[in-house]
Amino acid sequence: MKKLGFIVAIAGATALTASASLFVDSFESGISADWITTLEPTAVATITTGLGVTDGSQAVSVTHADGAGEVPLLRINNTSSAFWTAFTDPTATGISVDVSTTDAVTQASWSQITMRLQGSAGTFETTVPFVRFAGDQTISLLLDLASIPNTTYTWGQVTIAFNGQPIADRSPLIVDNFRVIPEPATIGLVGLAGIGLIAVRRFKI
Ligand SMILES: [Ca+2]
Repeated sequence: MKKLGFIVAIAGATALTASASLFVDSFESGISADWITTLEPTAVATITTGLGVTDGSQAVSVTHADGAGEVPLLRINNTSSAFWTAFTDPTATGISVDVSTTDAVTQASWSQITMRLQGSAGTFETTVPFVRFAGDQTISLLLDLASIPNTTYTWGQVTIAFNGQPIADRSPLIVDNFRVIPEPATIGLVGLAGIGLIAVRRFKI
């Protein structure tokens, strides 16, 4: 006896989920293992819900002591597969992060925040100064990948670092809303749909 059966499969989904970033870590679940927080022996990174939260409801607060030279606050690198996949994506156009100071002390003669990319294809960075006598403030850093060969990196790291004098006057520093940003044209094109037709012929005796 011969039996013929057909199975029709409709596969795929029309998930037109718009995404505003290729990668985002807003520290809403705490400080993940992707982040290296022990770069500076005197720095302590904790979660905060206060001023300086620019996305969601919490951020990282890094308290550091006075010292000489630059204070690296946080670092993420290629061991974070989610970040690295986003960074080396051809559509990635930038890396952004918000850094805030809750310090109202005004005697700091100068202070600045840096986001630095270092790796196999070179070193690039952006630095923005805090405004003196301005009290609490937020700096949104953007590392523009348009001129950076990010797709050719085989390893690398992104460090958020502070410098100033006196250096302790901008402590703690609050870090939030770290993102790898895609080019605008790719936003919303994540949807995928497919229809498959499978015919299965079965024989029975
Ligand atoms: Ca957040």
